[in-house]
Amino acid sequence: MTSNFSPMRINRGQLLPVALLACVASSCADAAAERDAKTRIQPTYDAASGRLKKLDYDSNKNGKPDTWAYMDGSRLIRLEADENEDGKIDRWEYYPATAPVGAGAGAPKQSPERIERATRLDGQVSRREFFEGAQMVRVEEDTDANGATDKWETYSDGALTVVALDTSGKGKADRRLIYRPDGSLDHVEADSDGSGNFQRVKP
Ligand SMILES: [Ca+2]
Ligand SMILES: [Ca+2]
Ligand SMILES: [Ca+2]
Repeated sequence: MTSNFSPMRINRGQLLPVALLACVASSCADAAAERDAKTRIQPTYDAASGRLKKLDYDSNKNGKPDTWAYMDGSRLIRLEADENEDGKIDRWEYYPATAPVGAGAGAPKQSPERIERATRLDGQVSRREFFEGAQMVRVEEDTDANGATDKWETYSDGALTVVALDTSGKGKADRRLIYRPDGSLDHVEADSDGSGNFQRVKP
């Protein structure tokens, strides 16, 4: 059994800096930031209401938008990114309908409730990250691209605690890797007969 799973870096979706967003949504205190925002962010407004509805953002400054933020006024609803700029979206971030991004300094940062990724950059979602508050709590992944989830990760206080794996293609986990708070592997469990009862595997 491999034990090379290590706790993943928590990704909070910092593709669209809120400071820049605030510059577009309202006004900007910093002149340099405002210039930067104007060259890298193209806003689209609703023709009837005048409300901000979309921002096209060039995250890597190559002159081509690669990140699109769907807005309701100053509130971020969804963010899509084409990370390798091949014309296919590879990352979708979904934001809860809670605190809006305030104007100017001290603006509260919005955290996504879910991030979906096409990890093979083929436009197909293969990984889903679930958040509570600003912390990732759970991940589901289809590691072999057959359309079925075969890996489930559970996090506590930002640290990986359990990785469950479907190693036999039955659609549910038959192996569990249990991690210590410091990120090291504590032990492995297996459900050898598919009953749902996991037994500790002797090293
Ligand atoms: Ca770009
Ligand atoms: Ca892409
Ligand atoms: Ca799979």
